[in-house]
Amino acid sequence: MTTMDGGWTAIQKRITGSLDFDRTWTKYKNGFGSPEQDVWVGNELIHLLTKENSALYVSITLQNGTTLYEIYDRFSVSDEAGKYQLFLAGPATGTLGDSMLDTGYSNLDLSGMSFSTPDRDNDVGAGNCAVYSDRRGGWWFNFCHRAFLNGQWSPESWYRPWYPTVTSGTSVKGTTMMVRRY
Ligand SMILES: [Ca+2]
Repeated sequence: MTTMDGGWTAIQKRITGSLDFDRTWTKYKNGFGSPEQDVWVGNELIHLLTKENSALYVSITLQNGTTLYEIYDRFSVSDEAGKYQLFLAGPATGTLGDSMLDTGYSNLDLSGMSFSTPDRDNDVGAGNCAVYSDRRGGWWFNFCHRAFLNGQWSPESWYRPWYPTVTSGTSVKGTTMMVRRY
């Protein structure tokens, strides 16, 4: 990985859109897909990778080829007993803007949230954000989100990939999430 001085390890990548991210807790735990194409490396591995101080890089490439990104200075994910809880801290810098940490709405901020999947509701609201018709997939949901990189690929089904910079209905060409230890 040569992005931003290198040293980054990919934990999520979507470049074909053909891999289904509507997966179970166990699939998200162990990972699915292939590193050369679309992949979620698994929450267990993400936990291990972020045990030491790490930064998070996320990017979304639009259909016109423009890649927008955001870097969060601190990123870690707890173990399974802790429901793979997300810890995120700033500063956040980049061209996407921050849609995870401080959205201005406490029910949409994602740091501190547990991971949810269609078969495992760990979010804050009464329902399960991972099974609403327009947002099936695993993620750290609050009630629910402004950023959701594991959403359904088709633009009409992908609710708020990275609101407001990348809104519902936007054709996304690719996404990445990468981590780097200090
Ligand atoms: Ca819930």
